[in-house]
Amino acid sequence: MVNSRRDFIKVSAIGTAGIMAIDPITKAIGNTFAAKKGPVRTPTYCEICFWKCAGWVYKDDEGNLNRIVGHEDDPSCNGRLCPRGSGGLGMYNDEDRLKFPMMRVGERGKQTFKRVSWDEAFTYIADKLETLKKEHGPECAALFTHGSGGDYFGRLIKAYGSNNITAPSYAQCRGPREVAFIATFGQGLDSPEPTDIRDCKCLVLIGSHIGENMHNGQVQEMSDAIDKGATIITVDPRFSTAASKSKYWLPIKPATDMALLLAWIHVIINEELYDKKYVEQYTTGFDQLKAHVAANTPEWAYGITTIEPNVIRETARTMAKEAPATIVHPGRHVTWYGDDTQRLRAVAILNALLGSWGRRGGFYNPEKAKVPAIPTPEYPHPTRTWRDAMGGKYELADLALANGVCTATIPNAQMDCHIRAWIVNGTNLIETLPERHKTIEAIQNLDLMVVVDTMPMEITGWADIILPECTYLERYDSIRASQYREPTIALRMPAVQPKYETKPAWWMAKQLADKMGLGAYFPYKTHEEELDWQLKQMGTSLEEMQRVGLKKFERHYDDLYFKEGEPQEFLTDSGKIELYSNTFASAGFDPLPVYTAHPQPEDGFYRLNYGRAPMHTFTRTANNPVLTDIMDENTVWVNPKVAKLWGFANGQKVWLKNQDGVVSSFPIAVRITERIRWDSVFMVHGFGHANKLLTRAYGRGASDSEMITHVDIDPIMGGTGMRGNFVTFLTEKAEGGAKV
Ligand SMILES: Nc1nc2c(c(=O)[nH]1)N[C@H]1C(S)=C(S)[C@@H](COP(=O)(O)OP(=O)(O)OC[C@H]3O[C@@H](n4cnc5c(=O)[nH]c(N)nc54)[C@H](O)[C@@H]3O)O[C@H]1N2
Ligand SMILES: Nc1nc2c(c(=O)[nH]1)N[C@H]1C(S)=C(S)[C@@H](COP(=O)(O)OP(=O)(O)OC[C@H]3O[C@@H](n4cnc5c(=O)[nH]c(N)nc54)[C@H](O)[C@@H]3O)O[C@H]1N2
Ligand code: SF4
Ligand SMILES: [Mo]
Repeated sequence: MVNSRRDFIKVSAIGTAGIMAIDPITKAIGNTFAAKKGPVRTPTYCEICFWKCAGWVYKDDEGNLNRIVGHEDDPSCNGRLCPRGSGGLGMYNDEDRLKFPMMRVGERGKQTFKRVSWDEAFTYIADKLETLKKEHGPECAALFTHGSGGDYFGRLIKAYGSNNITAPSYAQCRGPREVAFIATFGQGLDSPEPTDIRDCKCLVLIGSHIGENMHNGQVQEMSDAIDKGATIITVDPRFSTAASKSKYWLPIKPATDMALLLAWIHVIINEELYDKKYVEQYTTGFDQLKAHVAANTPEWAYGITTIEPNVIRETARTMAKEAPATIVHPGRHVTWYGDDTQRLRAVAILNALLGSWGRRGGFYNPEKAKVPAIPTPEYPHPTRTWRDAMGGKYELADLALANGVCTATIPNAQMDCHIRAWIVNGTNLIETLPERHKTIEAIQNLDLMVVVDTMPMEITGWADIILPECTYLERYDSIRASQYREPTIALRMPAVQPKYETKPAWWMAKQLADKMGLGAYFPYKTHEEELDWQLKQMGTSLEEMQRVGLKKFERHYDDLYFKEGEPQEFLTDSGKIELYSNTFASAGFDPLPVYTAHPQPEDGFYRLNYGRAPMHTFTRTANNPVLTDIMDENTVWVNPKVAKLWGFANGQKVWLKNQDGVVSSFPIAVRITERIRWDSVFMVHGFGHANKLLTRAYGRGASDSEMITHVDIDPIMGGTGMRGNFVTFLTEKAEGGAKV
């Protein structure tokens, strides 16, 4: 089935047309600041999600922000922003924004704050951190950060003497994928993933819902590939947007993907469909793999997955036919059932058998520009980290675990739980970490909790000190250096002055550092000074970047793809692609992925499935006045069979109750649809906000996070599998909702 790209991507309507109309005028003006009248534009990169599309911010004659459009040369967006990026102005205009620094006056979590000056806030934090350092050592502090400000607070906390830096985008998101790919290919995927979708002929999506998951460049490349006739195979228990564009939709029974993957491997090996030369030259462990999957026939998998054997065979043959231009997409939010690293190992192995790693239409070798760091003194060497509380577990995690830092904050006689201060920047931990009761218990044990945010969120309600950051449209940030087919850098600069008393993260971190005697780690007066120094080392300047916004560099090496027959060195134990993982074997884990059965819902309960909507990002956009116009609450998707059983009408409000008896704080509207299986329900993450200061988002829809009280921990790297929760419906409110 061939679909037109117009049907598929609803990226900014202003998009390229807007640029074409305005570009000549702007070019004539020549300098972003030159004009008094007429449109002026300043470069930025988007902060509404982590794809970081480069763009231009335009102002009207009066100097008011007018619109944001994508940067024409940026491979992240190709001149077109997604609906969220176009709606970025809503973040600036949101009247509910945090406006002043605040200090807690009442009990923690009760939301009673007084307004303080920046100096009072910094003095309080600096004094507290100094005392904690003296009493407990600097390793007692941790930084949670997701987003640009992490660079500055990261520097601050390292200068202070701690290495506990973490984000929910690892152990609640892509962590298992990174560990699996490192074990197999010696290299992780990082962001943006170096999938050569543009040139692929077969794209296999296993739960990856590109289309709702609006990672811009990837969505565009997928729609180009569809236009060029690529076959899409989507494995999803839900009829996702991607499924609707697919030749094959495999509505798999949730939690059984490993069986399908093993059966695909079985077919590809037994029918000798694998890339023999590639496997021979680059891999190790093929014979063990062959023996390992001998019994994993499609007939075996059918009984587990409900996918018919002939469909399993046909899709395996299609993948092999188009190989190496076949991508078995690794997905991104992969923390599902606790054996996620192993599931992603099976994905990595499939790609290796198809010879797609390092090949056109498969995975390319990305390159990233190196942005030099301004010279600063060496950081102190911490003697302890969050890992010391883990008793030797999760050694294969290559980044800190957000849930691990939480655990290391809750006092425990058996473990070295030494964390006492959190700085939380740009992450709404109450809604983004599972097991909310644990997050709150950890917070209750803190001596200091600083929250840096732009909005009054669930997490700011728990702060001792709230530091209000200005939005990305009002500030400089670090140079964006994204990995792509060719290296690029992009600049973000303020389009307007910060509203209210808000300030950028770089300024906050520097002020705090100065107060704490750590000013040497921020050796400049303004961020412009640092950026200009860095850019000059790279052969450009701040002045040039303010004009061009984005710069592309030549690749250093001609190694985007493997050269036919040329030897390759992989950064694994054996120097080969490890089908059989020596690293896992020596760490005591299965060296080859094994199928394990996961619990299925009991009678009257349905598996809680969750995901994205194209016009929202996590919890961060639910109050955005532009985006709430498009979607202002989530619904719970219910299969017609289930709706009939419960006597539901479309739009009827219900409360959800999970397997542990937790009831949603707010009701959610039922959406009756064939697009979800009868054993599951689906909802978009990010709604059901409990902070009353969010005037548009408060109480709209329900929170999936509130229902995720059970996690299946990945024994290999500590990721939190979150898809093993089950809900039932209440038609009237009962007690039991978690209080935030
Ligand atoms: N239940 C559930 N949990 C999940 C997920 C899920 O789907 N369901 N998804 C998981 C995944 S994949 C990920 S990556 C994580 C994401 O987790 P988070 O990064 O924590 O996501 P958000 O909920 O968007 O929280 C972002 C916070 O940053 C604030 N913010 C926005 N812009 C700025 C800024 O410019 N500066 C500052 N200082 N703050 C800003 C927002 O107001 C918000 O409070 O969540 C994970 N957790
Ligand atoms: N618009 C928008 N786009 C985003 C984001 C956003 O907040 N908003 N967040 C970004 C981030 S940080 C991430 S990590 C990505 C996440 O995006 P993905 O990596 O695409 O997300 P997942 O949550 O892994 O996948 C969700 C899909 O998995 C399906 N699914 C559920 N259970 C199973 C199962 O057992 N088997 C299979 N095969 N499928 C299953 C669901 O029905 C759903 O369609 O999205 C990114 N893109
Ligand atoms: S994909 Fe959309 S929200 Fe994400 S950075 Fe790009 S424009 Fe912004
Ligand atoms: Mo994520």
